[in-house]
Amino acid sequence: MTTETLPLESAKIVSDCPRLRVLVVGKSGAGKSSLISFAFGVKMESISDRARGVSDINKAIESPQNPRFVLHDSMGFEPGETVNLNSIDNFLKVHSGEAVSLEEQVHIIWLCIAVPASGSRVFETGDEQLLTLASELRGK
Ligand SMILES: Nc1nc2c(ncn2[C@@H]2O[C@H](COP(=O)(O)OP(=O)(O)OP(=O)(O)O)[C@@H](O)[C@H]2O)c(=O)[nH]1
Ligand SMILES: [Mg+2]
Repeated sequence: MTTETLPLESAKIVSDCPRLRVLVVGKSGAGKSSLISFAFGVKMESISDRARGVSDINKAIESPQNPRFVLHDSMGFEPGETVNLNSIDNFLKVHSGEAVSLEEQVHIIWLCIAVPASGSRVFETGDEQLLTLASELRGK
């Protein structure tokens, strides 16, 4: 087989699903909104160094630079806090499974973690819960 006839695997993925849905998660203040802003050229009102950012996980954020991705910015979670973690859990369940069209599914979970200081834990409890949930939902 020559390179001319070799099918491009990426072309097949793009034809099946032109836009990948990315859910950005992580502890409050980890830099989720900043990441979306810098990596995808999206102006984010919610970046703050003084207060917790407010975002709507259900809002699909489109990048003017890259039409291949659609992003969802989640509210950060804190140890002992369950509301925002529950809304992420709910969003993931709504956007996964065989009954959900391929385009509506979450394809990528981008977990943001702050680089820990020496001796600190890398993952918070919320991070660990999310990783467990994502692994349970994978392939459903
Ligand atoms: N030093 C440093 N600061 C950062 C970085 N990314 C974000 N920040 C700062 O960290 C603060 C919080 O950033 P956000 O992007 O609002 O964090 P977030 O995860 O969206 O926060 P919540 O929405 O409250 O959960 C802001 O002051 C950012 O400027 C980084 O890579 N390095
Ligand atoms: Mg934010």
